Amino acid sequence: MCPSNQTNSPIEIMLVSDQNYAPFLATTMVSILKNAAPEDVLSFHIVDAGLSPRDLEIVEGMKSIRPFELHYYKPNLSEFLKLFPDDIGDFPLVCNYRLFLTEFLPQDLDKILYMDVDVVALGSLRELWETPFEDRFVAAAKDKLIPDQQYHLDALELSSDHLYFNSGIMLVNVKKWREDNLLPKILRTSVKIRDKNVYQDQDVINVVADEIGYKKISSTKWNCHPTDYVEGETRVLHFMGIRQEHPHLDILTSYAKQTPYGGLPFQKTSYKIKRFFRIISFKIVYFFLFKGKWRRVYRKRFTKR
Ligand SMILES: [Mn+2]
Repeated sequence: MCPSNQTNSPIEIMLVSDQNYAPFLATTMVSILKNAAPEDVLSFHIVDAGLSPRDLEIVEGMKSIRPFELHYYKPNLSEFLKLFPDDIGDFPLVCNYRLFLTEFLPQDLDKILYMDVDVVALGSLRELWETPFEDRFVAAAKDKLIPDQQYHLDALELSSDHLYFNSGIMLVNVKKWREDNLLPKILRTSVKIRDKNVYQDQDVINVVADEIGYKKISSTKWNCHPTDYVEGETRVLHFMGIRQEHPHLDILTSYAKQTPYGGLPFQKTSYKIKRFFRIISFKIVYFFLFKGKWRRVYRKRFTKR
């Protein structure tokens, strides 16, 4: 051990969860802890968006897998969240917490690795952590958009050369975020695109980044959709929305089984049946709505809770 060694500075990881996602939070943590390199030092910044005392105990208990630093935040962001759309299906209001990180992280923290909790780390995050920002406010990977999403990007009026990125894994230049005072811009943008917003924080931050740029990182390596998984290359798998139809779910569940929760809520049969009928009924109605405009309206209603 050589604590003064620069390469041993902690990898600061921010995770946000409420009670519903607590089993996912624990799963993500287990994967990070088990797959870190021996010399990695880990520091977790857990943002409590409504965790239970048991959930907090479980997080604390993760130190038995591998020691780490632990920081808790329970910010009250209701004033900011008013400016965002209500829960949108898979994208609840809590998604937006990441946009306010400058409001609750310690002032001396210059950089953080934000990760969703539908994510599994398959190796050390050190290389991602050390990605140079090149003066950008964030480093992120291109989103795997489904083909009929172009209308959505058009609605957001993004420039044609902007690569819409996924906000599920972001290396955040917190220092620059503060220095450039991005918060007012974020809030203004949210209000501006409110009617068109489908992906919450992700739409907002992409509109902001379209103006000021961002640092691109490899999606296959650092924010990989399960359908694009490359064994040996992919270090962070992102089970976006945790769909039953995602391949490689066994990787996710193998880590979930190692948590005190013993599994993930989506694996319950009642959930699967409900979801099946919801999707089937959606597809039937969607098929009969030939007009693009009505399909858009319908899709939007479907994604609302
Ligand atoms: Mn996600």
